[in-house]
Amino acid sequence: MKLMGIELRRISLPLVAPFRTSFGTETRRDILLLRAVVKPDATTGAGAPDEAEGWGECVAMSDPRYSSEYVDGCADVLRRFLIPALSTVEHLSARAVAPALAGIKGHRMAKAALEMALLDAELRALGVPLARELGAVRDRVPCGVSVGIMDSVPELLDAVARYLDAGYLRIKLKIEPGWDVEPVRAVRERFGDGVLLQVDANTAYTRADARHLARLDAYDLLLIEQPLDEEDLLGHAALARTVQTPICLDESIVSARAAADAIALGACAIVNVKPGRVGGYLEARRVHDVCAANGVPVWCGGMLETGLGRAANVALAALPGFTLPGDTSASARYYHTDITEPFVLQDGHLAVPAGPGIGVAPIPEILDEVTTSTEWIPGR
Ligand code: OSB
Ligand code: MG
Repeated sequence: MKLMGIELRRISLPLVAPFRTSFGTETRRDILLLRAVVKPDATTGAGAPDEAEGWGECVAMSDPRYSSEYVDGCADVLRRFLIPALSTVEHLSARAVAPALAGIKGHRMAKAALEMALLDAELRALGVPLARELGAVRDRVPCGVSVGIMDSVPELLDAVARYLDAGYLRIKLKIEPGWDVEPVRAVRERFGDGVLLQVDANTAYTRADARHLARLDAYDLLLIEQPLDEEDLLGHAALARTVQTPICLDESIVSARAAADAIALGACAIVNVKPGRVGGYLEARRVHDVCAANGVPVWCGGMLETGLGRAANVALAALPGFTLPGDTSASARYYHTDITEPFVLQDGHLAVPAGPGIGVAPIPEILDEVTTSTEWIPGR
C-alpha cells in the first residue's frame, strides 16, 4: 500500500471516576489517535477500494509515570521521525512497519499506534478481521476489572461489589505500601474464596519487601503483578523464590525477547500482554507465542483505552494462550460516552469484533466533540 498521510488527533475524555495507582491518579485521559489514509495495491483484488482508512490509538499517558513514554513525546517522535521513516519503505505493509522503524530506538507506544493504524487500514482493504489475522480461536473473551486504590476499605468494598454485580469475572486490586494486605484481606472476607482475585503494584516495592509480600500468600491470589522496578528481573526471580503467589510481569516485558529472558530467569510465571508496551499487535502476538511455547499463561492488559484500542485488545485476547481474564473491561467502566459504539459486558464477556480490521470506528459527531487538536502529516 501507499501511505497518503496520517492525521494525528488529540482527544480529551473524562474518566467516570478517578483511577489511582501507585504511580498517580488519572481523572481524564488526553489521548493521541492516528488516522492513516492509504492507497491499497492494485493487486489487493477485485472490488478493493482505491483508498482505505485505519485507526490507531496511542496508549501513552499524559505523564511518564507508568513508563518513559508520554503523549506529547509520542506525538513529537511520530511527527519528526516515525512517520517520515515510512516514506522511504519500498513495499509498505503493516508487517513492514516495525522493521522500518527499528533504527529509531525505543518509543514503543508511538510505534505501536502507527503500526495499528496501518494494520487496520490494510485489513479493512482486504476485508479481514484483526482477530482472524492474529489467530483468534474465540468469539468472546472473559473480562476482569482493575480497581484503583481508594481512600478507605469500605469504599473499596462498595466498588468491588458493583463490579461483581455487573458480572466481572476477575478482580484486580491496585496496591502500594500501606494499601496491600488489609484491602486484600477485606475483599476476601467479604466476597469469599470463589472470587478470582489478583493485585498490581506497578513497581511500588523493593527487594526488601519480600517477607511483607509473602503475607499475601494467605489469600489465594492468582498473581502479583509487577511488584518491583521494571529493570529488576533478578529481583523478581529472587522474590518468586520467597513468595508462593505467582509473579506476573507487566512493565518489564517490553518485547518477545524480554518475555523469553524473564521466563528463563524465573522472574515470572505469568505475563500481562499490552500491545502498546511491546511496540504493537504483531510483537504482542510474538510475546503470546513465546509464552505459549514455555507453558506460561498470558492475559491482556489495558491502558484505559477507548473503543478503538479495546476492539484490538479483545481480538488479541481471543488467542489460545490468553487463558486468564484480561483488563478488557466494558466502555462504561471508563467513559460515560465512548468514541465508538460502546463495548458492553454480556455474561462477564466482551464480544470479539467480527468486521474487517479492528471492526469498529469512531462515531464522527462524538469524535469531533472530544477533539482538542488535529494535524495532517503527508505520507511524503
Ligand atoms: O498497570 O495495568 C496497569 C492502567 C493504566 C496504566 C497501567 C495499568 C492500568 C490498569 C488498568 O491497571 C487497565 C485497564 O482497565 O485498562
Ligand atoms: Mg499493570
